[in-house]
Amino acid sequence: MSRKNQTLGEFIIENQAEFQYSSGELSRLINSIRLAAKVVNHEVNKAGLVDIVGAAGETNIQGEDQQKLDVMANDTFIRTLTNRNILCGIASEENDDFISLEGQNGDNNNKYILLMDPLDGSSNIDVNVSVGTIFSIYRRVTPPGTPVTIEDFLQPGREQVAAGYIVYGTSTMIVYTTGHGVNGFTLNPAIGTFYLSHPNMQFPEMGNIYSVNEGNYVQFPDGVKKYIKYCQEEAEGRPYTSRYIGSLVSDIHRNMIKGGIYMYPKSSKATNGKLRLLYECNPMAFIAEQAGGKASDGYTRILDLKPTELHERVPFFCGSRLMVEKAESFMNND
Ligand code: P6P
Repeated sequence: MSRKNQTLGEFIIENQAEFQYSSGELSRLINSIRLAAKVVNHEVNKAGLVDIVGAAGETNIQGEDQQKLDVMANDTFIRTLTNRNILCGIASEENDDFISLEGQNGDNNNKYILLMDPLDGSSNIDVNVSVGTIFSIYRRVTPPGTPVTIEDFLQPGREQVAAGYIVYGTSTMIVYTTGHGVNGFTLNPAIGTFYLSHPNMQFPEMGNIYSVNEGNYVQFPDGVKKYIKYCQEEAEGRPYTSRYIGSLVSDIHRNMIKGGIYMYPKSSKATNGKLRLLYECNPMAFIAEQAGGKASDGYTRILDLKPTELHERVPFFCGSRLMVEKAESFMNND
């Protein structure tokens, strides 16, 4: 049960029963993500004051060392999540290998692992464009009390127990799912509280927005080229509108509200596409499907892909179900 203007904390408590097998860890995990999101939001929002706070690698007006924002975001989430003693392992786009959280005496009996892109689209910060954090949560598959292994992180996306994103935009929002629908919470910065602003988010089955970097057009597979031309044709309900911010979280968030498709296909320049399967595509695919949308690599359901490497990339088509299926039809007839 959810009601408008409920706080995130109230929502978690009221929906605790949905977290199967969890004796509250998953709730505490979402709560710690909430805290880290507020810290990162504060830093991202003042990034424009570089001349005052100091650019990355320099000291700010207080003489403090200034970290690159994505390093800051990574450190903030790792520190907050570790301090809450809820996880047994963390993987991040910013870290080559996963982090095993051993616990005080090597006796870490926690059962959840988290993968994240701590600050996706961070190159947009210098031009004041929205950026985001993306997270994905699984139950470990190796025995509790032992150090996590790479197998705990290389699970298919369909095994996720929770996934979400934070969008640091005109307002800051947390959008997440635990497998029971998608809900969005907006931060009231005056009091530092997230309020339920977008209950039960649904991807419109059809939309008229397509999001792709058309600068790579000549390098796309023919099926993608044909779908882009289909989007641009003068016909019933077309041409669609092209909207591409260059920030995955923002593009998908907009398309989930208005209807649309986001594509990052493979190309001759990026033979597996650019986006990472484990901490970008899987969590966004879980959210998309929970909101009635669809996500594939053009052929196979993203959540059914078996990962082989921590930082592997896959082509990504995600959004309104009928639009993704139309794009897949062009890919499959190519
Ligand atoms: P391109 C940001 O770097 C990102 O990972 C996504 O957030 C975004 O959708 C994509 O890459 C943009 O990539 O190659 O179009 O600049």
